[in-house]
Amino acid sequence: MKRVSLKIHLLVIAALCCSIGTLSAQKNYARAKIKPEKLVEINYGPIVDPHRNDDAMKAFRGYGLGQFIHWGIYAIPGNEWEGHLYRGASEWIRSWGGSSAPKNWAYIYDNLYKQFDPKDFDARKWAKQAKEMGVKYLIFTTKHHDGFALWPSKFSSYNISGTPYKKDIVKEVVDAYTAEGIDVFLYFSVMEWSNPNYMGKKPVTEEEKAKFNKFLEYTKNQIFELLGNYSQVKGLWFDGTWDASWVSSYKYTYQLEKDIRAKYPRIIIGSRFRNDEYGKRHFDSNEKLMGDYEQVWERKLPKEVDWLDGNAWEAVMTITPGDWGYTKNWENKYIKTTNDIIGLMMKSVSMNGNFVLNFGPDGTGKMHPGEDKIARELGEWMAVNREAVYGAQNAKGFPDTPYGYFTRKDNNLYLTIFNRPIDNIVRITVPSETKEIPKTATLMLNGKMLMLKHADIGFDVDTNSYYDIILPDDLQSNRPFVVKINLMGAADNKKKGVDAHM
Ligand code: JFZ
Repeated sequence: MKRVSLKIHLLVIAALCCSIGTLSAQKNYARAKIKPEKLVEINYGPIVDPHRNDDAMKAFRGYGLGQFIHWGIYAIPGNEWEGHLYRGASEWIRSWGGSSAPKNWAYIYDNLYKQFDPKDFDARKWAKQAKEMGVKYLIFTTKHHDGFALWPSKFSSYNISGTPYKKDIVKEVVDAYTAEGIDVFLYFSVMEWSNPNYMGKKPVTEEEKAKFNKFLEYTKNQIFELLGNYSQVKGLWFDGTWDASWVSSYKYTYQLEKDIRAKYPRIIIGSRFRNDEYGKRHFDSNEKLMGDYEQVWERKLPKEVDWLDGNAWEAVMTITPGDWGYTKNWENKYIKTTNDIIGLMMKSVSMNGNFVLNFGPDGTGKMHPGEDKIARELGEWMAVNREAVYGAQNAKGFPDTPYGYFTRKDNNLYLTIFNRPIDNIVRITVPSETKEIPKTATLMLNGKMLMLKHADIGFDVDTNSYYDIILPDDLQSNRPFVVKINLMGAADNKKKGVDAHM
């Protein structure tokens, strides 16, 4: 009894540590600058300019908020089976082993598809919810590590047509989200646990090489099958690309990326697809981004915008500490609050990134009630404050604020306030070299203008000016709220503006 409760305590502590970790990255993930003499020759490095800026990438940079959906056979057990609790990430449940695992677990799991019949699944309902939540793009799992394809793949019989449900789920999802004006990216795991031609290690013998070559062909076929079937798809989100087998196939993967881009030049591919000939993933051996955006920000955020070198990026995030697939049991885990999520989103957007929130529907096709609640609350917030998110960027030139996060669009600065000052005076610091100053301030909650005044503090040798925005005493909010600050050119710019009007 004692041991059980101790275990639960440890779990709670672990969960808390995990979630705090997502709020402040502990490790330095900044890219190292390589000295010119240390640069190496790379033949299988980036194929496209990492700062590609066509319409597709412009849209990507402006999305702000995305939704991830992890759905597959793992939704049936959730994170438990016949009273046994699986403690790993719920979508990894097939790999359950050790004494806590049910007998013949992999066999049981590999036959669960025969019961996959999600009676409550309605892609249009999901898409409508996503739209109301304010989502601009979706990443949907077409095939996770178990190898089960949610579309009727010609290249593998382990697919949706062998289930009682039968219908093409990928098509239903792509069509429904596209109809709501939401862009769709397809998640695709290269690694497959149940495929006899797959291996984790580098193929060495002729037999292994022949097997893995078959696997590579199969992977290529499935990728082109998806792109051919669902022409609306805007991007591919690769996963399970870390094993030595894939890493050693850099010639093949280089050519594959070239082929995909030749046929689908607008397609967006993140940096998790492949590696260079030295085995460097995401960034090549000269630290150049391999792909259209940084796909490394998983359950973590960069600390500073400078870590990103101007690269596009997204952060993908779970609601529980670390489950992506359906998780029945939320009781003993830290569940991110809607305010946590708004904070992570605004922090991401303030550093030019997108924030992608994960949902793991259950085996019947319903979202977890906790997910429904977050979707509703986030949607209510987005309905009022979306201007601060879509197409918004880093507020270059304005120092970080203790109140929350700045984002910027055109001539407007948006301050999302998480820490409200006790005297209701929000003081904005404007460095003298910043050529713009606040002109008006509006509370997005009700569209009311706020009092704004230049606060000339008179600190000696201070290189900043200050502007005070006065919040109404009667303002009540249990959510972070946004102050929109309209900017105008500072003195010298203003003069030109005035002259022009004369
Ligand atoms: C992978 C999957 O294994 C997981 O099930 C889920 O689909 C997630 C979105 O992606 O997990 C990863 C992959 C990469 C990192 C961490 C977890 N990483 O680079 O830190």
